[in-house]
Amino acid sequence: LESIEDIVLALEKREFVLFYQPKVNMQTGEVIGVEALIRWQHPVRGLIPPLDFLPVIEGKAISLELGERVIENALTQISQWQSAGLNLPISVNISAYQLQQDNFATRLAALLSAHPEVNPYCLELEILETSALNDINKVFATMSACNMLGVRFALDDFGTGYSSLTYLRRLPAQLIKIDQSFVRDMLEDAEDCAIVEGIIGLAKSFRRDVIAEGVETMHHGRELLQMGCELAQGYGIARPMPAGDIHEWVSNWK
Ligand code: G
Ligand code: G
Ligand code: NA
Repeated sequence: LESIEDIVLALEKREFVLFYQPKVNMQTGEVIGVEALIRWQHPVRGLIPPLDFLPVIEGKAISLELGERVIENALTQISQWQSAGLNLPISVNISAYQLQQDNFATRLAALLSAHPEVNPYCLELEILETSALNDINKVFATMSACNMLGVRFALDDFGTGYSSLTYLRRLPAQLIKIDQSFVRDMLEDAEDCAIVEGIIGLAKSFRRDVIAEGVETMHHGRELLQMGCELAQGYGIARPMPAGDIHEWVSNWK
């Protein structure tokens, strides 16, 4: 793991970059957006993955600064793609700690107002570690305020952790992401398959969109489509890639 001091310096030196992983509709072939995934572009050691540095700063003020920078960079990227004729929503990962800050919606509004050219509907926030959300009424209020700004939410890693169902019922998230652990083994494991099927059914009952993550093969994709899940993300579609590669990938897709 990295040291906090090095991470603070890296933030000052703007060494954090976003990679983007496409999300598609397997039924229509449409690219529905991309998920932003942070990496540390270290001048000597190359790309450092998020799990080597995010846990070091989790719950600390510096993670809030980094979290804002990620949203800022995503908005700038949406704007740049838009100017190049590419309308691509970006989903950004946010920690439970970040979402539970009192000023979260206010800060988000400020970031959006710096980009009046960007439709807030193009920004989606994926809530990580929902089991770490402790005051559901407060989180509901924050999310509603963000919804009013036009920003949408996704519940990440759905099905893992505690109280997923309470969060589905109570929180205004428009999308749920089926955790990749269930998707990976769904073709061999009848119980994982049942969980995937159950989550798709729940999403439909609650009128939420549902996306499968960790779709590694066409076979997985076909099976998911048959189960009624049209949206997918995973190595079988595309790996996370630098922003500069996205335009060409979108042009060549399908
Ligand atoms: O890209 P990779 O699979 O290495 O990401 C590992 C984990 O890091 C994922 O669970 C992802 O949600 C998380 N992660 C990636 N980018 C960000 C980010 O910008 N902010 C936060 N809080 N988590 C991120
Ligand atoms: O939990 P979250 O959605 O933030 O996780 C995204 C992480 O999962 C990223 O680090 C990404 O690199 C990784 N990932 C994306 N697609 C696949 C896949 O098909 N298989 C595996 N093993 N990991 C994936
Ligand atoms: Na995510």
